[in-house]
Amino acid sequence: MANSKYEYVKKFEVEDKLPPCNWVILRIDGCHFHRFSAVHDFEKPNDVNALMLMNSCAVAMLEHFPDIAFDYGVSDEYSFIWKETSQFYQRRASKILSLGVSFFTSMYVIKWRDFFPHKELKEPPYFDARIVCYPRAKIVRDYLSWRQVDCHINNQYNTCFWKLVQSGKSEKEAQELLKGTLAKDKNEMLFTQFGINYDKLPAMFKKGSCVYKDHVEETVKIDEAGNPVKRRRQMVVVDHIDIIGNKFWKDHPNILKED
Ligand SMILES: Nc1nc2c(ncn2[C@@H]2O[C@H](COP(=O)(O)OP(=O)(O)O)[C@@H](O)[C@H]2O)c(=O)[nH]1
Ligand SMILES: [Mg+2]
Repeated sequence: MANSKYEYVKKFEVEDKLPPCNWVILRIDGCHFHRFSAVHDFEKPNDVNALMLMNSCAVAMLEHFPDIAFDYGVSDEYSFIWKETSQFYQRRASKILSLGVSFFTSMYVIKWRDFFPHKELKEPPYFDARIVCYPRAKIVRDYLSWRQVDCHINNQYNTCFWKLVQSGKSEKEAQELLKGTLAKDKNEMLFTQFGINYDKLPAMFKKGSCVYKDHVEETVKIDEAGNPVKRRRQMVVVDHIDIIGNKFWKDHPNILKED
């Protein structure tokens, strides 16, 4: 029934195309994950399996949506950087946001068993999502630096906080003890009171997780003379490295290359 008297309702829809030539950042964040992690008895402050589940979903995102150039995740959040040239759904914000967050959430549920084979998923995980556009790769790098600095600050605080609580302090006392402390005070506290060298903690906790495509050399076979035959192949990798300095971006110039 084309052109019915009801069709006018479509005119109320709003245009939500994102500006051209901008990098599109989709950030998702677990909703009420403070409770979600308590219900599922996640280890404090970092649960390796919970973080690896998030990373595995982020890998699936990169493999599923061809225009994603880079993912960065920490705690219950993940950012997905879409190339500035992407024409995915004509750059409609609602499509990118809703498809991205629902795909990630489904993956989280599907993959739960792989990471928690002995834990029942008791509550539905769900995520909020937002989109921010940045007109230059330099601002995307600053955005990622902002998230990685946040990861460091939170991880350092949480590591101290839970050590104090595990040593018998109440949560309120631990909070009081940490009020106003600087990074070096917290490092000192970890070292002198708990024998922990912060630098030696797992990189995944300190740096968060990066997901991107990289060229790797793999041995495909051994020839008759016994020499390995190697081939360069593009692979999705998960890495826990510094993305604030220049080194990573110099080593991977294609990720944020502008058209
Ligand atoms: N125990 C534990 N909790 C986590 C972990 N990752 C995230 N969380 C929880 O998730 C919260 C995420 O912060 P935020 O998004 O601000 O809180 P939300 O509104 O409750 O989702 C943290 O404060 C933790 O309570 C983890 O690996 N272990
Ligand atoms: Mg959250």
